Amino acid sequence: MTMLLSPIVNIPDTFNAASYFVDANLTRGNGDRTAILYEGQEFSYAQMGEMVNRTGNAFRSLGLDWEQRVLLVLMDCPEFVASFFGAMKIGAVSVPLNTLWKSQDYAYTLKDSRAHLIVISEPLLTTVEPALAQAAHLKHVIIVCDQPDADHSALKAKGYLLFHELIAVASPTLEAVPTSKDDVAFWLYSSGTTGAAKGTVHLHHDMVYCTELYAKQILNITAQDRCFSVAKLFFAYGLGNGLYFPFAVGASTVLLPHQPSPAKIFEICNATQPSLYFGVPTSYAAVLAYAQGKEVRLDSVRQGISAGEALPKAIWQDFKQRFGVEILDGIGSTEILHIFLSNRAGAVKPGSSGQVVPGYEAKIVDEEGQVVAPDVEGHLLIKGDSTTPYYWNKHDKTKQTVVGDWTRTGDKYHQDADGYYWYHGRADDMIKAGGIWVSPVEVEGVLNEHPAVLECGVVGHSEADGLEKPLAYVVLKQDYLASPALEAELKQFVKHKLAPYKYPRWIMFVETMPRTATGKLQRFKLRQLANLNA
Ligand code: 3UK
Repeated sequence: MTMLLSPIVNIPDTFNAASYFVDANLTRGNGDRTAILYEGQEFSYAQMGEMVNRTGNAFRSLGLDWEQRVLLVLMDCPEFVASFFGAMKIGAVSVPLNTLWKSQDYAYTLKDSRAHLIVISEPLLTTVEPALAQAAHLKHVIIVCDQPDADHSALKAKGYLLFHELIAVASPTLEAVPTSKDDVAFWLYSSGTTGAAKGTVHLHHDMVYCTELYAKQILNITAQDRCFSVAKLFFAYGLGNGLYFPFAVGASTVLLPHQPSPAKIFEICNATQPSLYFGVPTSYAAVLAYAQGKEVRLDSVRQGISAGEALPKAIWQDFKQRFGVEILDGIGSTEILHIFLSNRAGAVKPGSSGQVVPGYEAKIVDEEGQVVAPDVEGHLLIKGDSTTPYYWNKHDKTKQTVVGDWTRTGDKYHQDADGYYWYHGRADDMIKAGGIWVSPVEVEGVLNEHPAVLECGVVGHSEADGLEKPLAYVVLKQDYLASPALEAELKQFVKHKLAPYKYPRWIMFVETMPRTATGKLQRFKLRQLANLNA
């Protein structure tokens, strides 16, 4: 028996996450503290509390009821926060969506979720709009305008509602509905190797566990902290970093609508002086490259955090040397909601995912499900109280992932004698590019639509930086010749049809594809080939 040194997280049966993360700040006397720094403006907890209430009331007046879903296609902004918690406060379910998707992805989630409401940032409307007409269950479209004072008659003529108009006439007071701690609070869509993205369900108590176990124990977050997350709020990683961790303790968060360039990251850090900086390995590498030969600093940062994919040791060392900032690499997942294995301040083994976060349990098993000896690689399973109960309308996928008390991560790991975990890649063929899932099957499907492609296979590949990106092997049809022009055309073809981060960064033309006797593509052979040719 292992002793649990973690705090026991006591949550009452009747529990509403919006009250806990938003209203509790007002009862604790944090009303005047800054909750959000956004585009040169500051929003206090009192202001955010009121905006959440107005938004909850507005949603309710549009007919949104308990358990119904509201989709959020929003860039990071105060309206995201108000929608996310406002829906929860009336017992509805918030579903933040990836803002980098294409129309067909939104069409799928509208259908899958049967959402009655969708809230969209104005600049994203052109991409989402083609999906709206086909959405059989959708009742209202709400637009968050860039400039509330501008003329919006064109939007209104299409029947869209305007967020700022709705909340202006809504009541600023709202009592949280008495949800159970086990009621559904929000979903996050996560993609798998095959099939469409899965609505990963999370309950009202889940965010509390992640806060208590990871943010408080590992990061020692307090009201004095200022959080800045390069990962956006629609990712499970960004949602904790940039929203419910700081809100749980009355700290501040810096929100940016756009994905920041390295130059912008330094500008923001200078202007807002964050103490906790959350990045992904690709962004750490980009920041380091940009900083070369420049007088830039990150002096306010007391701790860097990395997740999404493994942080190569070289990046950890270079970052420490260049900025004096120690990065804590930790692994989290959408299913477990946040980080469950992590390095600790002052006890980092660079290149590892660290130790188990107290309060979670981890086990590594072989193909038969038997726990392996130390130093032996196997499949990682996690037990803890923030894990998803199920994927929405995907019972088979749920059964593959949720096994009694345990959640299968799909990752291969070994644990060393000191209790540190070391990543050995995925058990499936999924690729992480810049910390975001890419399904090889989806990219292959698009490449196959190109007239020149006979067959293809996509795998993850990394060059010197150790950071994985998609690589495509392509067999051309007769009459087509391999050329740099065709290579560029194929990349563009994928970029145009799928979210841009999914496009293959390299195309290799080959004569045949490795397949099993039954014709199944052997991606592991392509991975070996890519490593040989590197
Ligand atoms: C991989 C890592 C090695 C691993 C996430 C922090 O990434 C998050 O969630 P996703 O559902 O992906 C989960 C998968 O990504 N991975 C994540 N972090 C690491 N691999 N080292 C790491 N440090 O395959 C995992 O199964 O997109 C990260 C917090 C919340 C999250 N949801």
